[in-house]
Amino acid sequence: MSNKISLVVLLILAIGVATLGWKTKVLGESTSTELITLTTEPSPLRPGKAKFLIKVKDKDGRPVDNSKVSFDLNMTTMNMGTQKGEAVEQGNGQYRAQGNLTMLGPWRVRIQAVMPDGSKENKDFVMNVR
Ligand SMILES: [Cu+2]
Repeated sequence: MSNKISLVVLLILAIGVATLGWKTKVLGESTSTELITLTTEPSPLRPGKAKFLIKVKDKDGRPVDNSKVSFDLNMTTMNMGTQKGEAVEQGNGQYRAQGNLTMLGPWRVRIQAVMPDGSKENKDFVMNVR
């Protein structure tokens, strides 16, 4: 009888730990909210013209408008001549940029967002053009 009870207690403990562990992981993911995210068109990237959609969020995950988002595009393995400019605001924390991927291989988009409060966020994305 007492064996059965300790088994049940162990089971409850195990479930508790598993649930807590899972919750911690989910919390960990949500607190590491990426301030700058990037999607591309096409995806995956191919040689030629490409669109870059940049999303800017604050630390609570809310979209940030009126941010100054600049980009700088080049290959990581050689200097192809940097393509840079300011991304065009689309509303809802989204900004659009474009570039011309003139060669196969690894390219880097370096993005800087100057937030409305003046703080700066930098992020590099490396993508393979294939
Ligand atoms: Cu190249």
